[in-house]
Amino acid sequence: MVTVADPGPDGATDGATDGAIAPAAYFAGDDEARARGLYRLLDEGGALLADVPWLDRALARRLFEGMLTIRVTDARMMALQRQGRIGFYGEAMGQEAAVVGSAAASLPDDWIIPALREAGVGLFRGLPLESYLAQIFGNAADPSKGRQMPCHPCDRATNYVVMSSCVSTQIPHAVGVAMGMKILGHGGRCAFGYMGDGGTSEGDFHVAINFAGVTRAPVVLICQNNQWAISTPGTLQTAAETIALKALGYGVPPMRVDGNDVLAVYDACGRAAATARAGGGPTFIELLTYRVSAHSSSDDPSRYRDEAVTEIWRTRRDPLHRMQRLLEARGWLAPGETATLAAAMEARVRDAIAAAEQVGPPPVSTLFDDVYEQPTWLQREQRAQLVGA
Ligand SMILES: Cc1ncc(C[n+]2csc(CCOP(=O)(O)OP(=O)(O)O)c2C)c(N)n1
Ligand SMILES: [Mg+2]
Repeated sequence: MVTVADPGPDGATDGATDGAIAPAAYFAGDDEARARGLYRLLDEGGALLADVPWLDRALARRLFEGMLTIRVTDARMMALQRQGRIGFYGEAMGQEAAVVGSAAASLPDDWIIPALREAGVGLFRGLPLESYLAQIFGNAADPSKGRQMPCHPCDRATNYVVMSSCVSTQIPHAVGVAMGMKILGHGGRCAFGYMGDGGTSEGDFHVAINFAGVTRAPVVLICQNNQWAISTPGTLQTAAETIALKALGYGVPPMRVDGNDVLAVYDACGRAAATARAGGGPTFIELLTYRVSAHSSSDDPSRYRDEAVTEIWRTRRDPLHRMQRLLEARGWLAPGETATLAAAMEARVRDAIAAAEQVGPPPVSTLFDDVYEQPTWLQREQRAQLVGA
């Protein structure tokens, strides 16, 4: 059952997903087998490993277009950062299937508690692009009033909670939200709590998953194992054979999934969410993927990793190409249509950026908002000095 790493072009191991297992065999196993195995439905050539009766054209297109939206938006935002028009950006390149597959498994009443790579979950659920950009520019339309660094969107309407810059602090929040739902009797809903591989080395992860196990909270804990935590590779992150195995120790059922297969991600997250919503408790899902881009716009991965390995993930293992092949083979996407879709998406993003750049910063007086319910005398004095009232 142990996944065998695929040798790369020069015999380098690259954390490959080639030991993947199709549904019947995967779900026939016990929890430990599911934590060591790797669930997959769609192979790298775009061929299905099993019948997928729930897949129709509309869903397949939604998943593909959701992934393409992230790819196009990220590319524009990185260009903007390089032009000095925004201060910071963190891409999800290569991880779009993990983001969109999990997002598509959520229902409108569920809660999303994300980490750094999941802005696309918000966008997929309906977080307006204009609000996303407002937060990145920190302009007057930003719900956070320009107080967070870029890549910290939030949206009440879609139950999308702002991510915390402090790695892993969001995992107790996700479990807490789920525990709250259970206490309040809000059945039929669950929380999705995201983290990276690095996040599972933090104390907060262990505290949170322990509470999830003990309280049987309706939470789906999703780890995007992109095999890097800035410059720390997976091999130095943990001595555990897989990240999913960690969940076993806390009595939380694990799954380990090919995170570049949007169909397997959607299916696994959908199963876990259905269990949680029905009162069956938490699940931990490791999505094996790869951080094709730099950690963020402040990072240069060529300083610390072999980019020949990255190249394999960027090309042969690209989650979009896989789905594109399937769609084209079924006649659900015309040849060349991807470029047309991408161009339309890019035009929409460019228009939204142009509009966001016209908005201007939040008024200085907002510095004093939301600090205390009643301003202190010192704040009143400072406010008077700064804005005259
Ligand atoms: C508590 C804490 N320690 C360190 C950092 C600096 N930091 C930001 S992101 C990151 C790596 C996170 O890696 P991972 O959890 O694998 O997520 P990824 O960035 O790969 O998506 C680190 C160390 C931080 N933000 N918070
Ligand atoms: Mg990581």
